[in-house]
Amino acid sequence: MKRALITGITGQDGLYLAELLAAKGYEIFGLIRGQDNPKYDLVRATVPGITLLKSDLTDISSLVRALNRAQPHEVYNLGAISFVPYSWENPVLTTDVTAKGVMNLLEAIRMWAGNDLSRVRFYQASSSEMFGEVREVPQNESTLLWPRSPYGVAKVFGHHLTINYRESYGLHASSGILFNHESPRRGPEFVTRKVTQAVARIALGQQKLLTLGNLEARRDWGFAGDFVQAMWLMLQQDEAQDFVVATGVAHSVRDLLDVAFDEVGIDDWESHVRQDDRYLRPAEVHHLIGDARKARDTLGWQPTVTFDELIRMMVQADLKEQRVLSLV
Ligand code: F7E
Repeated sequence: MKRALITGITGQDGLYLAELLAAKGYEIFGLIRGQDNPKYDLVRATVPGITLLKSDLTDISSLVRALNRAQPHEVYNLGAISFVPYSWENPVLTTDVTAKGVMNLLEAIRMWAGNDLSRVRFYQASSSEMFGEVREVPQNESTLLWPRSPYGVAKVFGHHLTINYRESYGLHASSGILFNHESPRRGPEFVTRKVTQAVARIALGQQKLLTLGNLEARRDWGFAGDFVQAMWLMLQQDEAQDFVVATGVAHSVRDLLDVAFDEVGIDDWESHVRQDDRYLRPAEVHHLIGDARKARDTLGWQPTVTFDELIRMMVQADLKEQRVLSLV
């Protein structure tokens, strides 16, 4: 039986990946932070049989202990501080977790595996935020990185370190440069879920206004359930490499509003939406759109859910959730 260890198990991607690996018969270990993590029960209910280990990316001793306990064949590093605006408010913490956390985990793997690094494969969750002020459109694996946030800078560190451990020690280490990926499990601070949750509440008469930042921002939004497939496929290859994972189609926040409000039968959404400068970022990323041909050609990966289907799925899930909440 294959064993996998996942950091960031409480997040959207951690849950989808754990479900995927469970269906493939893996024994799964998830690292969970804090002495009383509120998501503990959610993870256990979503992935029955998972073993949760108390560990923190900033504490290398806890990582070595977790590796010793799990003896994993595959390690997926999905743990990070991932909300871009937060990284301007807490840049040191973001660096400790999102950048130095990768170093801690890779060094812990070396300490645990000793001379036999071939017993483990490593996946690093890199991000399209690394492209920042983009140097070309669309972006592929060799596009110059020009991050525009402390989060993006931290991800660049983790990305290059993963490549460095592959080149220095021969570790089977792959970095997936994932463009935005969403689902009903997305946190409500991210723009897709913020919109679908508010649209559901507006449709049910529970909220009147939705306040957003830059409506012209464009993103290449895909479905998280599709993207975790690419993570797993990367670790099944003979050769470790880096891959862009994206849909290749970009939409604006306005497009997102069009689809979400349309799903509840509201055409004139302008009266429900306010733009507020407080949600603007010190530096915005404008033209993210991914070229995932390498993932398609090498991994045989392609997205199965369109932007339109994704947003409608999220609105429907939020309608259901809000109806249940209103009964409580
Ligand atoms: O923003 C604009 C905002 O916060 C998307 C993370 O998973 O993907 C994610 O990062 C866009 C930005 O995601 C609001 O200015 C407008 O242009 O949903 P987001 P993100 O920053 O792209 C990458 C790939 C990651 O790696 C990250 O970890 O939407 N926007 N108005 C807004 N965004 C938010 N959050 N809230 C607004 O009110």
